[in-house]
Amino acid sequence: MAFKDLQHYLQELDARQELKRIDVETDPVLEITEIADRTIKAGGPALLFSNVKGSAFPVAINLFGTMSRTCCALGVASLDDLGTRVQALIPTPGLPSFGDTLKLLWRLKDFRTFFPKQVHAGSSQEIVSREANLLELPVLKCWPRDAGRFITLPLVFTRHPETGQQNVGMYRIQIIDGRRALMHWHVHHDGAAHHRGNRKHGRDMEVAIVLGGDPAAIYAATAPLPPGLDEMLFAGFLRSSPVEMVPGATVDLMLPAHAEFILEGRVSASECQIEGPFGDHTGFYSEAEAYPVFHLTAITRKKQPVYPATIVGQPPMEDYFLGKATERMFLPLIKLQLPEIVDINFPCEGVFHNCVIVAIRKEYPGQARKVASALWGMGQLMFSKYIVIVEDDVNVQNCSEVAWKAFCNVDPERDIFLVRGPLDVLDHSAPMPLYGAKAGIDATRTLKEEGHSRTWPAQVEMDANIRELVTRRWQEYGF
Ligand SMILES: Cc1cc2nc3c(=O)[nH]c(=O)nc-3n(C[C@H](O)[C@H](O)[C@H](O)COP(=O)(O)O)c2cc1C
Ligand SMILES: [Mn+2]
Repeated sequence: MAFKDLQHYLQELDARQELKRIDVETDPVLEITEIADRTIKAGGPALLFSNVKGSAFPVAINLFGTMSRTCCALGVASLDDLGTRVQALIPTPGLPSFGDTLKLLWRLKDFRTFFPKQVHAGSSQEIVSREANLLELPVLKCWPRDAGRFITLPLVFTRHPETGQQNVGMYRIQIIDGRRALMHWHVHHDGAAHHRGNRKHGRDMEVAIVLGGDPAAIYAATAPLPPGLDEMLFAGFLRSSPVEMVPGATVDLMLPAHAEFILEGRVSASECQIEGPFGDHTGFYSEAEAYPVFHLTAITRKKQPVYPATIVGQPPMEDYFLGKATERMFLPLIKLQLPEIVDINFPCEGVFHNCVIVAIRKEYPGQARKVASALWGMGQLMFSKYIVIVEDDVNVQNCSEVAWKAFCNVDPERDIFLVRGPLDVLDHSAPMPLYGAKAGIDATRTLKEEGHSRTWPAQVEMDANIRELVTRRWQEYGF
């Protein structure tokens, strides 16, 4: 099912008894974070705060805070179904039969119907205000040492300065005052690239900060798509129906027709201010650093909008579940390049960029190193600080099993290999920002050709016949 907008999704959560309304007054400064954090850690419902101190607008949070809610948001029964849907887009290897070709053409024709579609009028522009004030929004101050209030679930729309293609990324926004904010797009992300492209020519850039929209569009803003692939097309694919768009009121951008709020404005080519610190998704505060200034030109909104938010901090938080959706969806695409990969896991403690666990079907010497090197060359996987490679008899989703095998199999000198390269902005362990060391950990059985002259021991396992006999006799033993 495709949700029309955020409020449609909230209605569905309510019907599933996965939405809790909180009607007593709550403070967007720290108090909502503490309530949301406790709820997320307990696997609790989405929350709708109707009476937020200092603002006329309600706050919705924890929209993606469990596996089942993330599935609901993306219209699937299990996250693996997302992988299956992506897999179906990939042609079968070898020479396709006539039937396969027809099926592929049919799918591509289908795909064309997912392109964002312009509509006449949108509820996101029911009210258009050129004098609006950012301080009217119930923006959270999440953690005690945060530098101020941050918009935490924004879809940031920009246009490529040469190709004109639009990009959508989720980059948090720090409010400076009623008319100005700071754009925290990391240097590696598409919004920052668009800004650099404009800055080269001394041009300011039009930007829209979209709050709300249907949950598939919100997810799509976080998806690590290659530059040039429109996140709203991807959202259309996820919801099996195009995202409806309208032209911005004061910016030359096509924007979701059914968002809750849209903050339109210009980002200066040259003006920067210190952004942060901010309690980040690593569970640590990210450093204060200079980021470009956004100048508001208009706020458009629904008559009765709901302000969407999330909090990040010590994992697991909501972003863990968004990351799991990405893990399942992108696995078939990774396998396309690396067919020996059986499964992949971004454990929550690894906060995406710190740890990836991969299971491979190992067939030749050096294969684990090849897989790690390839992953370090693939999009946002370049940030992976530790890549742990195990064989396909290990369930990568079971971290205890992975740790056991890795501790037993790895010779530290031979099987841990270091490389240097780009690092995530949020890696605070590196001696300098953005560049440093990453480690591959080859926990596969070491082959003779890899310099292991001893025999590799067999794993302790019970005889299948005995297992079957004991199962058969279990009650007889008196259990
Ligand atoms: C809750 C949440 C907050 C995020 N905050 C930021 C941020 O402040 N800056 C940033 O560059 N990326 C942030 N990200 C990650 C990007 O949204 C993500 O890497 C996305 O793929 C970037 O899109 P792009 O490739 O189109 O730039 C955040 C992700 C989530 C889920
Ligand atoms: Mn992008």
